[in-house]
Amino acid sequence: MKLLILLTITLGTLVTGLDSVYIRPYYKISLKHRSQHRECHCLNGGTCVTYQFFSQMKRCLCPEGYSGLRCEIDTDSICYSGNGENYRGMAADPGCLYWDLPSVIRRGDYHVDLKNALQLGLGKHNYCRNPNGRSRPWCYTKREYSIRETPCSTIKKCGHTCGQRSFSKYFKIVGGSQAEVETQPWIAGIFQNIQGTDQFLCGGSLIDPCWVLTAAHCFYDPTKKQPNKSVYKVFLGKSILNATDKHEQEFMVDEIISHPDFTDYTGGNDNDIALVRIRTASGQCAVESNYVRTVCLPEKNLILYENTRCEIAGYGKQKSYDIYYAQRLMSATVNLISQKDCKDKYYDSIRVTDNMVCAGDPAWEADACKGDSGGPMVCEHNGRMMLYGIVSWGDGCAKENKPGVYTRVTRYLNWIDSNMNAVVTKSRSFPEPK
Ligand code: 4AZ
Repeated sequence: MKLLILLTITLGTLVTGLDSVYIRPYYKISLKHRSQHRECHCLNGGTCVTYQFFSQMKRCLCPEGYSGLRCEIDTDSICYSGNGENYRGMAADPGCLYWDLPSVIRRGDYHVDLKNALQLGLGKHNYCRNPNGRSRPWCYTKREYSIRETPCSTIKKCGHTCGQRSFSKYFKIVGGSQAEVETQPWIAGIFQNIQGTDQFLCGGSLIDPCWVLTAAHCFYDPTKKQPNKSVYKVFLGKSILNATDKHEQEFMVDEIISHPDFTDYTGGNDNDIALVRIRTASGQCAVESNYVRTVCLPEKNLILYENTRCEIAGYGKQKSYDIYYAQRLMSATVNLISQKDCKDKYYDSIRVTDNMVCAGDPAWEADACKGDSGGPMVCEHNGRMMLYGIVSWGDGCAKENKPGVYTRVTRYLNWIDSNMNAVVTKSRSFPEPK
């Protein structure tokens, strides 16, 4: 994003090195040390802490958004994906019995005393879960002298919320705005491990809990047939690039599918689109929250007219000659440019193909830039945000008469669908990695 004002960089509070924390509002307990989460098997980035005077006592200190003895409960989760077997939120219908209730332990097949209770999401609570592959989360309810599985009605299926942000909060700076991630909850940050350090590579957009759509040129290496998946990481819910955000979710990459006809041979990037499948170390996809949501894909025949105002977002450079990426997520408004003007007035019809859509700021002050690549250009349609373009290329950044060029997503809906479906079928036949 071209932003002409210096940013105030908010430093995340460093947790390591602290020797005491407030465990509850009333006591300040001295902690001997915080150790690797492995020791108390804390999940979701929880830290294992040992008390100063009771070194046998250990507990997990959970990041915001998680609770439970092992930080296994997701306090932000507002809906379930698929059949809800990965749902770890806090919804419970009236009448839901606790999974640790003696009668549930005695009569139910699923309860807190099972060996794999933690993996199944069962604990000292009565939240809805789906430990046995039913069609949606359920809980036991009492029925005369027995108990029975009852589907939960308070918790809804995710997926009807695409393209809806939870909150819109901006503070305006020249050329663009610092954006809270709630306003762009579909934004993904793709990192690449280079010689032991994770370096920011590209943006992306969450189009499904398990899939991020990005630009093929992010992974393009003419010397390699396939990129090495293990060097990439994807973050969702991240407002600040170089700090851990309490709402962020981190993923490994288990599939990268670049468009087979991607080429930069023409001087632009044609077919600049790639699908990235994400999963956590424990095999889960993204969990919807106010900070993490999918963006809608447009309908095949959606053609938005020139001058439609759309939004771009990214962690990219603020000037084309900047060395550092923006610390914070930025967003800006750009107007769509007609195909004719883009080919005839601004570029040419060799570089600009019908697989692309151009957009620019009327004053040429805001634009996508290096590092924003792969990220979203979203446009409102029927009250929802549609992913209309993918940041792809341009001549410089915010140069007069040189608009940003974006992959035209409506041209790739069949490609996206068939590739996502092909992998689902394929990956079902492999065991889940640890
Ligand atoms: C890049 O290098 C890049 N102004 C992305 C977008 C634009 C220019 C360059 C558009 O990734």
